[in-house]
Amino acid sequence: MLFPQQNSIRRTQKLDGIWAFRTDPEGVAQNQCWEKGVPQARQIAVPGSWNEQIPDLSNYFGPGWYECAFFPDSGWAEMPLRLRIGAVNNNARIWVNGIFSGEHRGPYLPVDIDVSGLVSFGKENRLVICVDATLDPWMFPPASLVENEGRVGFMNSYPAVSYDFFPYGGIHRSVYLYATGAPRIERISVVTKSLQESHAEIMVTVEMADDFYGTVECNTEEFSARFTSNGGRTLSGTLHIPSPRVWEVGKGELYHLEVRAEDLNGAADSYRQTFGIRTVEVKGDQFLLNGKAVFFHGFGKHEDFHIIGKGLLEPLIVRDFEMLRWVGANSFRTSHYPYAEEWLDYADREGVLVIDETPFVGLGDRLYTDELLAKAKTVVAELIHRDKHHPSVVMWSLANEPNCTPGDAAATAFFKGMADCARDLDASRPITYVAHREPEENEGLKYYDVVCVNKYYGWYNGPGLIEETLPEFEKCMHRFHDAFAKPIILAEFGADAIDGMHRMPAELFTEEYQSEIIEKQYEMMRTMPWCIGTHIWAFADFKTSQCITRIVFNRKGVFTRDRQPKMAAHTLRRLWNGKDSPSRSRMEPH
Ligand code: BDP
Repeated sequence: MLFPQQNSIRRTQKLDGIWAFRTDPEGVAQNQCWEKGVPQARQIAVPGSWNEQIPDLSNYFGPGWYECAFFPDSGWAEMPLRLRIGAVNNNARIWVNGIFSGEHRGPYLPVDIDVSGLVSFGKENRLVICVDATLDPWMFPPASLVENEGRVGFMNSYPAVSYDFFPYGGIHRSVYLYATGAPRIERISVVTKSLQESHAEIMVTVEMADDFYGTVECNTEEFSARFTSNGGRTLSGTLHIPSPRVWEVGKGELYHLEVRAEDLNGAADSYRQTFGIRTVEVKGDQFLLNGKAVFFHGFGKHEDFHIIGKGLLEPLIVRDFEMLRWVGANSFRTSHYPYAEEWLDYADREGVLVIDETPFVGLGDRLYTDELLAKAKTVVAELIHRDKHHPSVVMWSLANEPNCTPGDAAATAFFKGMADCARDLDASRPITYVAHREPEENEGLKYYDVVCVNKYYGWYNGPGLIEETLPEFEKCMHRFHDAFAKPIILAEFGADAIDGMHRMPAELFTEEYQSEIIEKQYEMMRTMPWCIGTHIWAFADFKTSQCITRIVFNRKGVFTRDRQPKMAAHTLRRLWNGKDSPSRSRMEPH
C-alpha cells in the first residue's frame, strides 16, 4: 500500500478540513442510519483528536461519527479509486454514499480501501467514517479497563490505560481519495545488497495488486532496468550502481526510482519511490551504518501537541527536526507506535536515524495466546510494509517494556514469533525490543539483535540520588550485557522537570536536576564499549492520563510541549555539539 501520489497517471484529492461530527455514546447510530448522513452534527477538524478540540469530549472514548462531502474529478471516472486515511484511533468503519465500504482495526497505521464503483461523478458524494476510540484491553496498545479485566491503569491513572500517554480519539492523519492506474502497483521495496565506494548492488521488488502480464520499468537519473512478468504478481531484479551517492547520518542522499508498470494492452500505472543507498548491520557489539560504527544520540518522542492532540501537524515536524539538529541529535525512536509517514520522509531527507516501533506498549503480563500473536503479526506486517523503503528506518522495535520471564513459555514464544515474523518480512534490518526491569525478565531478547533498556535511576529508583545510584545503575547495565552479549542502547532515562522550576542544589522536578541526571548518566554510559546509544526520555513534554505523579503532562521533555528548550537541552547541545541553522536537509520539489 503506497502513499497516495500525484504523477503522470495517479491522482489525489485531500479531504482534510472541517467535517461534521457526532459522538454516539449510546450506540444508536446504526439504528438511526447515520451512515447515510450524521444528524445534528457539530463541527470538527480533520486531522486532529476530538479530546483537545472540544472541551466536553476531553474524556470521551467511544464511537465518533464523521461526515464530509466531496466532489471527485470526472477525469477519474475510469480509474480505480481508493480511500486512504493515514490513521484513526482506534478502529474505523467507512461508508461511501451510504454503502459500507471497508474497515480497519487498530490505531497508528493506515486505512486503505477500494472505493471504485461506489463514487459518483459529476455530483457530490458523502463519506461517513465511524471512529471507535473505545478503550479496549485487547487491542494494541491495550487499554486496561478496571471493569473488564480487574487491572488498574498505569499508576492508577484516569483514564485507566496501561501506558503513559493520552488515549486520544479521532481521525489523526490526512484523508485522501486517490486514483491509480490499472494494473495497480501495490508495493515497491528497494534494498541495498552490497555497497562499495565504486559500486552498489540494490535489489528492487515491485509487487502488483493482481496477476500481471507485462513489463515494469525502473528509472532513476543514473540507471534503469526492465522486468517482465507472465502472470505473477512480484517482479524483482538486482541493479548495479556505479559510484553510489550514499545515505548517511546528517546527509540524506536520496534517489528517486520512477516505476512504470505496463500490461500487454498498454494500460499502465506509475509510482515515484524515494530510496537511499545504505547498509545497516549489527556486528559484535557494534551497530554499523555503511560499515562504520554509529552511536545513537537522541530521544524517545511522541506525536503530541496542543489542540491537535495526536493529529498530524506539519509545522510541528519541521520544528522538531530543527530542534533535533540544534541540540545535536542524530536519531529518535517512534515511541510507542508508528508515526505518520511524513516524519519518516523528513528523517530520510535530513539523514536522521529512526528506530521504528510497533504499538505494543503496556503489554505487561498479557496472556500471550496464539490468537494475540496472530493479531500482533498482522500489525508487524502492516508496519514493515508501510515503512520498509525508508532509509532512515534502521531498526524495528517490536515492543516497549513487556514482561517475558523464562518460566513463561507463552511469552517467550510470542516474542520469538514476532522476531521471526519481522525477519521474514525484512531481512535487511536488525530488530530489538525495549526492556525494563532485569535481564531475567526479558528472556525474549535472546531472539533480537540489539538490547534496548529503559532505566530511571535517580528518579523512580532512588529519587533525589543521582551520584549515589550511578554504581547500581552501572552494574545493572553490565548484567544486561553479560546476559545477552549484544550491543545495548539506553533507550529511556531522565527526570521530570517543570520549566521555570529552579533549585540549588538540584532537586526533583527542577531544570537543574533533569540537566544533571542526563549529563551524569550519559557520561557513565559512554564509558561502556558495548553501549551503542543513549536516548533521553523524552524529546518534549506530552499529555498523558491524569495521575498524581503527572502534573498535567509528563514533564520529562528536554523541550517543553511547545518546543522551547529547558536547561537540559542546552546541556545536551554542549555534549552533542549541536549546530545552528541553516538547515542541512534538501528538498526536491514535489
Ligand atoms: C517508561 C515508559 C514511558 C513512560 C516513562 C515515564 O516506557 O512510556 O512515559 O516510563 O515514566 O517506563 O516517564
